[in-house]
Amino acid sequence: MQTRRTFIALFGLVCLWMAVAQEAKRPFDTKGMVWIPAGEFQMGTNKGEEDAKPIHKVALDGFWMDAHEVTNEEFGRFIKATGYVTIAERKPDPKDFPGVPASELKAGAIVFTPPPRPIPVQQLRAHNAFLQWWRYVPGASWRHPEGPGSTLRGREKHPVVHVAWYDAFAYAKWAGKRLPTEAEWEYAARGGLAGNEFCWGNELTPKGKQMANTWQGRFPVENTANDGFRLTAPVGSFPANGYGIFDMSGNVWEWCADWYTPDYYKNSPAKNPPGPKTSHDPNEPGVWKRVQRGGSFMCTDLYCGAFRPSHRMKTSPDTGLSHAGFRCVASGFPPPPKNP
Ligand SMILES: [Ca+2]
Ligand SMILES: [Ca+2]
Ligand SMILES: [Cu+2]
Repeated sequence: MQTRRTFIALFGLVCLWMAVAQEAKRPFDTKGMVWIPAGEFQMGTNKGEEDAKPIHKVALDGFWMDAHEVTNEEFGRFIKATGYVTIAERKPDPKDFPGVPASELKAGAIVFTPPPRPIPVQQLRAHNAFLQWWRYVPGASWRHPEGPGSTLRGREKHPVVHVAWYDAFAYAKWAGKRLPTEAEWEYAARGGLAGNEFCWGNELTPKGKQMANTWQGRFPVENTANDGFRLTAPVGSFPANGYGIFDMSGNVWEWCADWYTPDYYKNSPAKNPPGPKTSHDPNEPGVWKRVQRGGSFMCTDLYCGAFRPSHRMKTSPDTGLSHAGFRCVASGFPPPPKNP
């Protein structure tokens, strides 16, 4: 019957419309988030790495940002609610690895494994030096950060690690949030301080105080853990920056929404730059990479100095690493003014 069919079709359309409306309005929880007010800042540095040059003025709308890195506990809630399986837990697709026997394709992630012998300082920065302290460990994942047998017990408040960009993206979507653009991330990291070298000022350890979970000692063998932590630390173990957000320097690297190109700053939009449309890493041509920011517990001035808010890093979006996690942001209305 014509009418019935029409009604059913109309009903379907209404349902679809409601689903779309729902999608657009999916609420996020501002609990645990901080409002970063709209403003302008000087992005980049004229010292250090070429890809962070030149300093250029960027204007941003205000946004909400997670006060801390996403923890194991929080990520666990997402997994429980959705049944999502992270990239590190999926068996690699033989299509992506021609020439590798299928029996060798095991799910896993890349785990920091200090080499048996110290590496001379002059060799640390060599192109492929990192292969000496990273190891692909089958069975390693966010649930088993050091591989099978390791657990999250006692690490509920530590940042989740071994999350690929796609995993972080899926979490953000589920939470009604998104990953920060690289510009938002740096703006927030600087905490309102103009042109400072660190998120808290211009001195690495003011009055001898460690301000972030980084690496002390002769990387990668000697780790004196002067800051109290050998690997990851519970989120918020160090002082917040001027915006009230934690661990923007060190602890774990944080995924950004942007693709990576080394020359984006030379010609990027002055307002809300969204990142380039394609990716290029001169060290690995042909491999598209996303930006990561902030450095990790493995960063030291001896090697990378990446705990500076200007420092850029790039990683392929399917890669999980034991020093990399993320946090989310969301666009929305600022909090209501407090009553006097
Ligand atoms: Ca440390
Ligand atoms: Ca961090
Ligand atoms: Cu580093």
